[in-house]
This record gives sequence, C-alpha cells and structure tokens, in this order.
Amino acid sequence: MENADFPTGFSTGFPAAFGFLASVRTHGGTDGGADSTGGTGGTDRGAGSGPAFAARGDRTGVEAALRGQHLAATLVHAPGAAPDGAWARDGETVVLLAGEFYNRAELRSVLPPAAAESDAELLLRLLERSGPHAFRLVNGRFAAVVRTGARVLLATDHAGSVPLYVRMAPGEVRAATEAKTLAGEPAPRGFPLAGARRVPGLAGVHQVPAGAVLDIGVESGTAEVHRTWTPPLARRILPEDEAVAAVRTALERAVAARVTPGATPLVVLSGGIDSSAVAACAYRASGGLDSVSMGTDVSDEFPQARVVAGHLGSGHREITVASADLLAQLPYAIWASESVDPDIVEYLLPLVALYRALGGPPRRILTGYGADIPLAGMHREDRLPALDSAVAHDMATYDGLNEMTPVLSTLAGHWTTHPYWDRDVLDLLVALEAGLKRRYGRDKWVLRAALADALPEETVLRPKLGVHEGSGTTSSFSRLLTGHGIAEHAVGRAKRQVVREVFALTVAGGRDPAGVDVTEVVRSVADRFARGAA
Ligand code: IOT
Ligand code: MG
Repeated sequence: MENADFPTGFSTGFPAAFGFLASVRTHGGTDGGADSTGGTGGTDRGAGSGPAFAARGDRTGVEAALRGQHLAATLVHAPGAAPDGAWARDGETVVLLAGEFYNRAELRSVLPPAAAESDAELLLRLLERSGPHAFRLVNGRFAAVVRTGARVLLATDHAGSVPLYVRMAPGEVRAATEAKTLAGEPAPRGFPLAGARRVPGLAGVHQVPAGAVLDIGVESGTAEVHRTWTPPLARRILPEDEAVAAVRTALERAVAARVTPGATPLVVLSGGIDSSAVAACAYRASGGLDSVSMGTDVSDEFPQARVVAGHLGSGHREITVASADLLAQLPYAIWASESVDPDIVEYLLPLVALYRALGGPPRRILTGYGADIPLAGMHREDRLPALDSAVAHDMATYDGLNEMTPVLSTLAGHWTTHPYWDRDVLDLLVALEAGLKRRYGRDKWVLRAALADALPEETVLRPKLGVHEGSGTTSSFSRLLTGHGIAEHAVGRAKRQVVREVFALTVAGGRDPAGVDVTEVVRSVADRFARGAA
C-alpha cells in the first residue's frame, strides 16, 4: 500500500527502522569503488547471531563502498517490510536513520518539489541544502548517522528520545541505538570524545547528547558537539484563552503527526489527564481508537480509564499484571532503557510490563509520557517558584535518562511515540509561565482547560497518581530491600546499586534478562551493605 503523502515505511505504520548498529571504517586503498551503490542483504538473521539488540524485529544488512571508507550496518525494523526507507545515498554521502520525522510537510516546503520520499531521503536533501544545520529543522523521534566525506555526523532528536551511542577505534567509528551492541571489547585508548557522556560500565562507549550533532573526523578521531535544540529558559505570559488554544492546537498537531492514516492508533490510557488528552486527540485525528489500561492485583485505575474509553468509544482492554511480576520486569526495563537511574527505572517498570503483556501484532502506541515534566505534574504544591524550579531542573537533567526510548516497547515488537515531547509541544509547554500550569488550585491547569470540551468532566478535574504509585512498584521494591536487611535510610542507595548491578549483567555483560534473578542481585547487594563494603 503506497500513499503519496507518506514515505515508504510509514505506510506500514512503522518507521523504516527501529534501530541500528553501524560502522564506518577507513580502508587502505583510496579508489575503493567510489561510485558503487550500497546494497541490502542478509535479511532476518537468526537469534544468537549479529548484534545483541533488545529491540525485536527483522534485521537487514546494508553496505556501501565509499571513497576510502566502508560503511556497514545492521538495521532492526518491523517485520514484513524492507527497511529501504531507513537509508539513503547520494554519491559519497550516506544517511542511516532509526525513527521518524513529524514535520515532513514543513521540511519539504524548503526544498524543491520531489516525489514521495522516505525520511532518510528527505534528510539527505536537507543536508545538501543546510549541512549539519538540517538537524535544527527536524521535529522528530530519531537517531541518525551521516557519513559525508571524511566526517561522520551522529545526531539525536531534540529530546534524545532515540538514544545514540558511539565507540571509536583507530580508523573506525561505530554507532548504535543500543549501547549493549557496542560492548564487549577492551577500551581503545586515545579517543576521548569531548562533549559526549561516558556510559558507566561500558568502557569506550559514549552517548551522543540529546538535541545535538556529534561531528567526528574518522581518521583524526576528533569530535565536536553542536547543539541543535535547548529547552526554553524564558517564560511567556499569555492570556488564559490564548494559552489554552495554543496548547490544544499544538497537541492536536503532534498527535495527528503520529497516527497512520487508515490505521487505528493504540493509546496506553491510565485515565489521567495526560493520556486521556492524547486519546481524545488521537480519536479526532483518525476517527477510531484502541486503548489499553494496566493494573495490578494491588491497585488499578480501571474505572477512571473506562470513563474515558466509554466517552470516546475506543476499543478498550484491561490488563492485570500480578504485582509480584512487576519487580521481575526490572532486568527487562534496564536492558531496554540502558538507564542506571533508579527512579526512572521505577517509572518504566509498569510500562515495560504493559508492553510485554500486550501480545498480538505490532502496534503503533501513543503515550502520555513526559507531560509531567514541562507542566510539573508530579509537583503537588501551590508555590509557583518551586513549580518553575521543578520544570527548570527536569528540563536540565533529562538527557541520558533514556525514559523515552522506543526500546521499552520494541523489545515486544511495538513502536511508541510521545506527543508531549513533540518539539513544538514541548517548546510551548515549557515556556508557559508557571501560573498557567498551576491555577485555581489545579495542577496542569492549562492542559485540563485545553481538553475541557473533549473529555468527561470528571477526567478533566481529577488529579491522578503516577503509574509507579498507582501500581505500588516503588513500595514493593523498597520492601524487597528491607526484607533482605537493608536499613530504611539506605534503601535509596541500595536501589541504585541493584540497578547498576543489573545493568552490568544485562547491558555490559550480555546476559539475557530472562536469566537475571532480581532477588539474587538484591541478596548480594544486601550482603555487601551488611559487610560495610558498599
Ligand atoms: P505517568 O504520568 O503515570 O505515566 C506516563 C504515561 O504512561 C501515561 O500518560 C500513560 O500513557 C501511561 N500509563 C501510565 N499508567 C498507565 C496505566 N495504568 N495503564 C495504561 N497506561 C498507563 C512518571 C509517571 O508517573 O508517569 N513519568 C512522568 C515524569 C518522568 C520524570 N522524568 C524526569 N524528571 N526526567 C511523566 O512525565 O510522564
Ligand atoms: Mg503523566
């Protein structure tokens, strides 16, 4: 099925690639088949061979012989479609792309008219026009590798929502959307990457900053970071009605850009205002909607989600996960997110559990994730200075937490996207002055007001628990630790240790998360704490 308005790959409802591992290597000769085109091959390698992606899908190899260099990559992508839209070549320039763009029409408007093209082809044309500044134009969820002449550009979207890692060796740059695929060898010397964060426990592996292009000289090994986005620091004062209308318009656009024409979107629906707003916009954008809510045997918000599902007429499902099984997701959450932040990992646990329990064919999933960051939704008090401090702090510290990574769901074959972290929505929400976020005693007031006509009144008015609170994840993790003799005051430190240890096993050590026993890890951490060795 081909749709002229949408690039190949998009017509399947999925980005052309979920992730990649790529290598650009200098070879001895200088002629090296300069004009030979790249080819694909090696589709569908069996498990156990090739890169150790957590992302599930088909795998396709791409190779390109370039002047003086060789590019080789493995793309992981939705099953059943060739990932042709994930890479593009023009002469000596090759583009590899995981993820997708959301402002295609805008991007195409600055270029000469062209036939339908993939996001990788679009990026190639933008690079020809604007050089590395092309990345300042894109609103998307992506990680990209560009080989052009003697340089390799590694780029992330504004939020770094598709994490991108790099490892340098003499004459070679390797880049991947999962750090674990770069693990395993001793650290090469002499390639500190200024401006890129080291990945703890993975010697030689660095993470490309969010909203940045890392510009690397393959032979010199030198790198420069260019920021392409930074969170707004100033705040805008708007009349209520203008702020409310702007939020509604921005969110509607972001959601519409994330649904596939002709396909029913799936929203992970807690029944809180964030995901309910996304659900309402998704229904309007596509005329149909599926939704799913997760609860545990300890607690759920099923009735609240049902109100929204009923109002919108969505095909709704409820999934109950035994709370005992939630902590068992810890190895999967860490393996997928490659995060070592214990708070973030706790937020992600229930979502990973939900994606893994979903079953069925691969879906495009929209979430309400991230709304609480620019709106300070987790901040439950009335004082505006503290609210704005929370926004400023969270917007200055999200990089590297990987909470938006698609691997949380691609590990189960599904693609996720987060409309609140659309670049335009985020720019707007962050910049609204705090009094529009907390108003008339309500949290996230401007968002609630923006959706007032599209959702049931009780949904618009009700404050919601966080997913990790609703599901009891935080407290059951704490209890597991105190149950093994960890003192109350040391619980935070112990959680950090447990997360690091599971990261070392699954990400650095290549262990299958299915074979990691959380209780055993907790026991060894507790032993060390008892001996005073940690
Ligand atoms: P929360 O807002 O509860 O959940 C995030 C999204 O996950 C929801 O909008 C919804 O789409 C989905 N979700 C949550 N619970 C359920 C459920 N029971 N059933 C189905 N879907 C559900 C933490 C949090 O509590 O999320 N995330 C915050 C803040 C992150 C902090 N990060 C940072 N400071 N860097 C957030 O903004 O989403
Ligand atoms: Mg939320």
